[in-house]
Amino acid sequence: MPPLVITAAVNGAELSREQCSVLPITPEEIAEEARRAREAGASVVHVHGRLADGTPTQDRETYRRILEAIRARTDVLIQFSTGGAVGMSGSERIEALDLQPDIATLTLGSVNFGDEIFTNPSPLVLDFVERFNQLGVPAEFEIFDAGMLGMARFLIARELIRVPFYFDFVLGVAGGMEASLKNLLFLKESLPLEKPWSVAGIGRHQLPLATAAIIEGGHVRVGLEDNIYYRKGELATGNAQLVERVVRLARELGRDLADPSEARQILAIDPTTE
Ligand code: KMH
Ligand code: ZN
Repeated sequence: MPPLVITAAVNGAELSREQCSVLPITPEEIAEEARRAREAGASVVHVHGRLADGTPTQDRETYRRILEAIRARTDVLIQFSTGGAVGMSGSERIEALDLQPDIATLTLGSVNFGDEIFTNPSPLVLDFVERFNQLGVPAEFEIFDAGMLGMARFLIARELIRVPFYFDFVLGVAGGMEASLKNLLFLKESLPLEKPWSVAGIGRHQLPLATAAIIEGGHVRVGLEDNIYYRKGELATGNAQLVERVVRLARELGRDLADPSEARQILAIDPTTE
């Protein structure tokens, strides 16, 4: 099995300081959290922009500051969100992509998201794909439900996606695909191409699905965006604590850990390789 790529989803768009006192908000806080996650064993960080008061933003200048602050501190691969927060427009969500992050997320369809809808109709997905192609930014396809693999199959069959890509299954969002082992294996076996995949289990599903991914040859996303608890009733002290636990599990289960340059190879996201 390839060395394990751990992605730390350090802040998300929906979480507040009231819910999680250690949530990083400013570019400096996000970068410090990225450095700690890297030191703990993560090779990729998934970041969302926030204004100083915590409001989610996809503002280009905010992402530029995040990118620079992280790159000044650590070699971790930087993955921008193009999902942003529910209710944001497509143009708003994609405006920072030309900053050339190492990777950016690309969700392949709409999904109920708690009481709201994370809106990704096909025309918007195709617009995003075109923008990724123009800029040559590698994509992490975010799969919240099985139907989104149909869109991946379509993009591949029509040769519409011309940048490197791999898959991330986000399981356990209220309204999305449930976070069961059966669903994870079904998605893995339904991939349209042999590509790397990772899993992000939401809330209490983070740990069991991370363990399953380690065993099944996948990769793991953990972090406060998806889960603020270390265990039932005990808040996590930060992203690094969640990463450290996956590192321990990987060691016990015989998976080596990827550093950022290995992660680039394993995920095949070197823009020059495709
Ligand atoms: N905040 C969610 C609505 C992504 O980062 O690309 C979408 C999300 C996915 O977090
Ligand atoms: Zn996100």
